[in-house]
Amino acid sequence: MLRLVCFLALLFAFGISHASAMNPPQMAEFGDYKVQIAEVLSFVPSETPDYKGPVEKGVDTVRITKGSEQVYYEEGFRYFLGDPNDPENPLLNMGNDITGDGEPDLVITHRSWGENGEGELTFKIFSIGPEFKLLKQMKAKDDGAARFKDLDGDGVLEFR
Ligand SMILES: [Ca+2]
Ligand SMILES: [Ca+2]
Repeated sequence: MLRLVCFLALLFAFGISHASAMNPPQMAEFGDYKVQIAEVLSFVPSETPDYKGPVEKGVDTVRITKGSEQVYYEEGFRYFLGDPNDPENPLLNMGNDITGDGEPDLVITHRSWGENGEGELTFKIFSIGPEFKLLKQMKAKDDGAARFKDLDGDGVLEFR
């Protein structure tokens, strides 16, 4: 009986934090490529000295597959397809060639905290043509000022 109560309590706790902290899963596809961003929750040993039980820990995961093969995996705090501060920017949709090299691209942004405790974004640009490649990573303050824009109208995005 005690075991059942513990199990139900655990389920209840899991359900509550699940509902409040869950980052909605994001998914996009282009050609053979598929990107999935999801939050994964697990129970890990507590690092608090006066509490020995398990604590729930959540991480966001990024998984990119090409056909049936996984070509990229990463864990972090929060990930977004495109730019979380510019979610309506259609130029950042998966498959647009934002670098102008003729190959489709994918932009994924990691939101985290830098060493000074300030919000930080890391923009990752992947090339998703015949060859899969992480082309570039750019860090910026998470203050909404950094943007991808086509400043000179040539169809290639600039970053400022
Ligand atoms: Ca490109
Ligand atoms: Ca341009």
